[in-house]
Amino acid sequence: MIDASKPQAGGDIPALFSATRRAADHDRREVMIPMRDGVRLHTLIIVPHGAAPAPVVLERTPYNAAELTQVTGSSDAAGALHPLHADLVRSQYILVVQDVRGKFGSEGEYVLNLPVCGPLNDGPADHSTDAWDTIEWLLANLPECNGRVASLGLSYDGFTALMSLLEPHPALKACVAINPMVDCWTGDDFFHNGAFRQLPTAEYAVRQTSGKSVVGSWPGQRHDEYESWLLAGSAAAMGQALGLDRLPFWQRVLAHPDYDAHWSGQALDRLLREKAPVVPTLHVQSLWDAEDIYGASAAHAAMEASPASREDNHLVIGPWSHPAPFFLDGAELGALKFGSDTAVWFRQRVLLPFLNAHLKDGQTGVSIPRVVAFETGSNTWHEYDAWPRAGTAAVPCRRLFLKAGFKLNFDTPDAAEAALTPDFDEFVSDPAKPVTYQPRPIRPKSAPGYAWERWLVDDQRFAGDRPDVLTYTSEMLTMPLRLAGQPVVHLFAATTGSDVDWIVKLIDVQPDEVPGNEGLGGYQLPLAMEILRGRYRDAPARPSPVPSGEVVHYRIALPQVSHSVAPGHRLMIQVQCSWFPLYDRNPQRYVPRIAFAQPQDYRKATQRVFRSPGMATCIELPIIE
Ligand code: PG9
Repeated sequence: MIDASKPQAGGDIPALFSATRRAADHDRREVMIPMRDGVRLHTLIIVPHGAAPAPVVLERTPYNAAELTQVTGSSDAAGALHPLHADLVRSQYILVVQDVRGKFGSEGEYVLNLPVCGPLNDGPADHSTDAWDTIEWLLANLPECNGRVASLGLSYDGFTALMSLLEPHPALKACVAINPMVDCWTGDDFFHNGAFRQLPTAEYAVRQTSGKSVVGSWPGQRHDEYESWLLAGSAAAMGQALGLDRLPFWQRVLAHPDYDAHWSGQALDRLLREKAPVVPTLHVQSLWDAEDIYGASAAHAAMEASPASREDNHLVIGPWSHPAPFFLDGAELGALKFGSDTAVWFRQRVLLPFLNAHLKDGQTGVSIPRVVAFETGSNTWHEYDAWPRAGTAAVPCRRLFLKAGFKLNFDTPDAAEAALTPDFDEFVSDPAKPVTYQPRPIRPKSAPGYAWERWLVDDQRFAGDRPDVLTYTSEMLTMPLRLAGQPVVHLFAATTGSDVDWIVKLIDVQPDEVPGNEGLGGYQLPLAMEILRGRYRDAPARPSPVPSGEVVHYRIALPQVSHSVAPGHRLMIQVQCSWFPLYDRNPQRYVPRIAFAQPQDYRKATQRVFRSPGMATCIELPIIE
C-alpha cells in the first residue's frame, strides 16, 4: 500500500502517464508494466465496455503497440483495429498489446528473436519471463480480467506467443501462433536449408534495427533489386556497401551460416518438444507463406510428440499469404479465388470458438477439431484428426518419377529404362545469370504495390522458359488427385562444381481454358517449392564440399500441401540452381563462407539430374483418397 502522506520514490511524475481514454464503447489504457529486472514494458489495453469479467488476449510485438491498437482514426474500438483484433474486441475480449523490450515505448534493449535465458542469453529475462511477468501484473491490476489469458500473434508476434509456452504462467489458458518464426535456419525468415535469404533479411535489418522507434526504409541502389544484388556480388559486399555491417543483427546472421548452436539452440520446435507444454495451442499455417512457411506445422508436430502437449494441440491450414489470416481478405490470393472469405471463416469458425472454449466463463469444454484444413483446388474445408494425412506409416506416399523426354509418371523405372542413354538431363548454371524468383523488376518488399506477399503463387512459366530450368510434365489427370501432407523430393544429381543449390518446385498446371477465371489459362501454379544448399546435404551443422562429378542423393522436404489437382490438370516439376536475389548466389565452388565469396569464386557448372533405377529422381506425394 502506498503511503500517500509522503513523497513517493521516483517523484510525482511517472515514466508514463496517460489518462484512461473513455470512448463510447471501450476504455483505452496505456501503462508501463515492470518486469523482474526492473525494465518496464509499454503496453496498450483495450477494454470493451460491458465486458467485465472478461478474458485477455495478449500480443507482444516489435511493431509498435500504439499503432497496432489505433490503425484508423475511428473512436469505435473495432473500427480502429486490424480485422483479427477487431473480431476479438467485438467478442468481448480485452486486448493487450505490448512493445517488446527495447522497441517503441518499452525500456530495455532490443535483441531480434531474443533467445531463452541460457547459453544464448545470459540476461535475466526472455520472452517467456516477460510474458509471465506481464500476465502476473494484469491479474493484479486489471480488475475487468476474468483470470484467463491467451497469448496470440502472427510471425514475430507468433514467435513471442510460442515463447510464452516455455514457462507458462498458470493463468495462460491458450496460445494462438499464426505463421510464427520457429527455426530461422531450416525454413523460416533468414535461411531455408542453409540457403541465405539475403533480400528479406537485409531489408528487415534496416527496417527493424535502424532505431528503437524508427522504421528504416530500404536504401535501394537500382530500381530492380536483381541488378543491385548482382552488381554488389556477395551478401556481405552488399551489406558493406549499404552500411549494414554496422548492425549487430546483420553481423550475427553472417557469422552463423551453418546450423550451429546459435540456430539449433533457439529453434522453437526443438524447445517445445523438450518442454512439452500443457497449454491448449492453435497453430495456424498459411499454405503460401513467403516468410514463415515452416514454423506453424513444425511447432504443431513438435507438440504432437508428447502425450501431454498433444492433448489440446490444434492445426489450421489455410490458403493464405503470410499476413492474410490476420490482416487481409482471404477470398483470393493472386490469380486464385477461393469462393468465400476464408480468413473471416477461420476467425469466426475456428479462432473464436477455440478461444471461447478455453477462456470464457460458461463456454469451456467445447470440443474443437484437431486439424482444420482448407483444400485448394476443390475449395473446401476439411476436419481431420491428425496431420499429415499421408506420408505416414498407415498411408505411405506415392512416388512420382522424372522420365526421359521431360515426362513425369508413377511407374517405377524398369530394366528397359535403365538401358536408355543418357539417363540424365543436364543444364549449365551460370552465377552471372541467376534464375530470378519472380519476374523482374524485383522491387523492395516495402515498395508500393509490390507483390512480395504473393510471389509463391506466381505463374512459373517465366522460369520454365529458361534453358537452365529443367521442366517435367505429366499427362493430363483423369481423376482428382488429393494431396494432404508434405511432399519429399529424392534428387539424384551431379555437378561439375564443388557446391550447389537445388530448387525443386511441385506445380499444378491448369488447363488451357479455365471458365470464369481467364487469367488462369495454362497457369503453372506452384503448390510447394523449396531450396537446399548442397554443402549441408549430410549435416546441417557441418558443411562439406559436394564431390564433383559424383551422383549424390539429396533429400528435400517441401512445404505442406493441402490441394486437390483436378482432372484436366497436369503435374509439373521444375528443377533449377538459383533463386535470385531472394537467395544469395551459390558460387558453385566451395568456399568457407558463401556470404563473403569473392568475384573469382563464382563459376559456371554443369548440372545433371538422373532418372534411371537406383538413381531415380522422384517426389514422394502425400496422396489421400
Ligand atoms: N516474418 C517476419 C520477420 C521477418 C524478418 C525478421 C523477423 C521477422 C515478421 O513479419 O515478423
